[in-house]
Amino acid sequence: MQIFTDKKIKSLISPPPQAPFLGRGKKGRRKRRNAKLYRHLYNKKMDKLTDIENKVMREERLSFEDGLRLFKSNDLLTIGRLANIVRERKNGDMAYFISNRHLNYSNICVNNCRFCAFRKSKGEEGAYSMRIKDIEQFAESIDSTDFSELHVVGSLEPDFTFQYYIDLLSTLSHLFPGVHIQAFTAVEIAHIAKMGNMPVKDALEKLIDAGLGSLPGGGAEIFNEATRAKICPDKISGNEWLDIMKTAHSLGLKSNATMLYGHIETLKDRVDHLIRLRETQDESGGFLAFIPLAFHPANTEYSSMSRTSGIDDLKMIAISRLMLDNFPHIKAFWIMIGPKLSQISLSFGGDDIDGTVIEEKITHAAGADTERGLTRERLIGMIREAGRVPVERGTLYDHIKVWV
Ligand code: V47
Repeated sequence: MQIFTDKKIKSLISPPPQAPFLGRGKKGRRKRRNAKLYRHLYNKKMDKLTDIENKVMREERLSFEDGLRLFKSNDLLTIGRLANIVRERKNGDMAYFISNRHLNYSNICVNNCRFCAFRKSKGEEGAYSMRIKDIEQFAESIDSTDFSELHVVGSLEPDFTFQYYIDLLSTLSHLFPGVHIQAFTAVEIAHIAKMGNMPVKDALEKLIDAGLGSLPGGGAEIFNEATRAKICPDKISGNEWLDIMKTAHSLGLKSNATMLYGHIETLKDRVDHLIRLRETQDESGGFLAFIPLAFHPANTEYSSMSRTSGIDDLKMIAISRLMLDNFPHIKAFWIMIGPKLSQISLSFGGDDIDGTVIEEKITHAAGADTERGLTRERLIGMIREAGRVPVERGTLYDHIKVWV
């Protein structure tokens, strides 16, 4: 058996030819085996990410082509190591979590996104929309001292007026003084402004006055026009989503950003999405965290698809960290990828695992098998076990408590 030394590999300057026929018998088999190994070593050599590593070390911005090569590379450990360098440069050893609660005020939606298992049509079994009295009842049923953030997301409800959203915010801010209300994706903001027959900027100003603290990152899905038209044909475009975020940032509102991956999108779509977010952040600077959302196919029009793999989830977190050099935080949402992978993500570019959540509905409608919430103690334990310092944060990444 021939040994391929480093010197030999280095000497390869062009791809090894695919030998059409290498002979029969023992000799032929050996030649074929060697040729296969030769090709494997060549491909591995070509997979080297040394130039990207040099850019990361020099703190240089990665290009579209770099992003694509990272996604195509199988060198997960190098990608993770590089992302970890950036993660530690930005956030040291800290890993964030938040004590929060989700509130999904309705699921009746005029949009019909093919990836969504949460939405219902009016009158369909399981359809609901919470009136203000239901919101008050919800408030009475929970311990208001237990969380610092309410994450409020719903649907594009055709029957809710602009005033409903104002009342929703003022009720929540009255009943939960001191709690930060992170509410309404950019898609909902477009709908709310339409219901109020006013420009997005005016709608946002009124919502801020009623208690809106920041915007969550949902609804971004995939910005690429062709893919977006297939997965969510009725939704506002990617550029509209970005414009709403820019407007929000110009008013001093902070927001998050997401990307839904693992459905029909291409690797180019993923890189394009990240670069559009990076360009927007260059302009407006208001994004706090990026959260890659792993697609869950159950009960959706793509139910025959498989869930994302652990390798893809880790690569997604790490490459986001490398591409989004102007985003302070990358969140590995434990609900979507599971607590175990969220822990590992803390060494692959992630610095946040989200929070206690109680209780998540959107991903669970699509077959998530994670718990619907976790205790603060469990989150702290997960972070410590991963060798990081747990920091309980507020929505805007203010430090509530460092668990040293
Ligand atoms: O916009 C819908 C996604 C989002 C599915 O800002 C799905 O901190 C997976 O945006 N499989 C809502 N994902 C959730 C969201 C979010 C979650 C946690 C934190 C933050 C934040 C934001 O969920 C939707 C959509 O992109 N989604 N269906 C599905 N089947």
